[in-house]
Amino acid sequence: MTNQTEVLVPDIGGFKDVSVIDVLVKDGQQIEKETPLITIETEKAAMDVPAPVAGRIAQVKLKQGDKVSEGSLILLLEPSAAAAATSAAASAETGNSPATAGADAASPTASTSRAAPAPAATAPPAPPVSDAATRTTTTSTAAAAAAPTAAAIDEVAFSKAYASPSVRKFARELGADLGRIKGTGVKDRITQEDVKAHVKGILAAKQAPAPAAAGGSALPKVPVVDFGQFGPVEIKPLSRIQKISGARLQASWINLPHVTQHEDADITDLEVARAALKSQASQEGVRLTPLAFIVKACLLALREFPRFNSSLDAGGENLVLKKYFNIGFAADTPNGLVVPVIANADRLSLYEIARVLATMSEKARAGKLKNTEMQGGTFTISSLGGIGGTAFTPIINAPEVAILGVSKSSQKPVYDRGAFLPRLMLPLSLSYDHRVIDGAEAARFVVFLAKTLGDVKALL
Ligand code: CAO
Repeated sequence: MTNQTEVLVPDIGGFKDVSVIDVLVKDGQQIEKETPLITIETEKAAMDVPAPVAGRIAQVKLKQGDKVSEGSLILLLEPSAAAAATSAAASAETGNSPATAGADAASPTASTSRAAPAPAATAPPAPPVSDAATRTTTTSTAAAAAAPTAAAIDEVAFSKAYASPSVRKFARELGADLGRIKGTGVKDRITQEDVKAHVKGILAAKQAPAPAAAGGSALPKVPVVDFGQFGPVEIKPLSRIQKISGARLQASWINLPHVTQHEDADITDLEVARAALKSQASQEGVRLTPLAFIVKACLLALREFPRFNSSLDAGGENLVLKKYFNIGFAADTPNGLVVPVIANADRLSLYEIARVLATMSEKARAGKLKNTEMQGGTFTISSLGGIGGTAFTPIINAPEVAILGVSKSSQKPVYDRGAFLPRLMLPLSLSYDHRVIDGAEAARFVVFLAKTLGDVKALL
């Protein structure tokens, strides 16, 4: 015949008809001594009632919501052989009555047990499993090593969280911060399942694919929408160039703190000079657009402000100031955006720059640029002047530190010595990496650039 022991609610400090808010074990379960059996809630606190001895649970006699007092039957236990022998010996030695052994006035210790029918299994004193005792429990090394959360636990929030001692202990072992967990139990109490779900969530987030941009932190996802439910759609794959440039633009946008500085350059005189040169240029097979002048002006500005012709090194500790001037220019092609690079542009004349601009644009549109013709840029210009618009915020072609956006020039009234004069104004938009360039330096750069474009003699 199997020996069964009644496990009873111990002295709970005189509280009566206390609610059972959680039953933590089930029939047939093998348990160790001090395994939490039930969680009860007095007016003061929630507390666990631990097992007095190890064994197998024959039958749980309580359910969530029951009311208990000292001596209420929790469950029938078949003590393990070792537990039965130990408790029998302890009982013979001390003569402790099962009902009082280890009882603590303020909190339940081990639940008491009563032999049913024999032999009696006495409960040896167990350390109090009070809330405070659990709170000071330190996480074991193994648990700390396996802890899913690198973030430190907010002790104040942890102690205020509404959870039973066993759940607190469980959370400690996993390194989970109770203060961050929303309870789903009775009166929003945090259950063991809530802790598990929280930890699983963290692990799942850690295993999620890294964001496209190296160095960026995990980004919140854009919602996935089934567009077809709102109307007809057509799926068109991105071109290879769009995929490559899209990832690079996103990497730059995420990793570089962008600021854009705007300025208008007075190019009235420049346009007069360009018109005068145009026919001669076309006789030489050169299509002279404002962009060639802008490249020239940028080269002068880059010499004056060398930080704009630099990059941060990989560690972000040093600035690499480049002594060569390779100017990239954004080109709009049927397959997407590409950036051909005019190598050593500072060694070229205005006409030579115009010629290279034209030939590289042609090659870009025909998809015939070599990789080497898109590498090594030190500063980029993105001109939308042939299309329109008044200003925009270009994205830096990282690891460069600045990019000049150019919009369409237009006649504007400019106040000069008592009168408004019609002047051809060219909008400039300089985006810069604020880690490398200060706002004042960027403003000086665009002011210098505008002044240079206004003084066409310096560009010829
Ligand atoms: N204001 C007014 N007119 C301008 C101008 C400006 N800022 N810039 C160019 N124009 C005029 C040109 O003079 C030309 O007119 P004419 O033939 O009468 O002289 C006309 O606009 C067309 O110029 P263009 O665009 O063919 O030539 P370009 O040298 O100015 O530019 C290129 C070459 C390759 C930069 C350009 O064709 C291009 O692709 N631009 C788009 C760049 C882009 O997509 N940037 C966005 C990148 S993502 O942020």
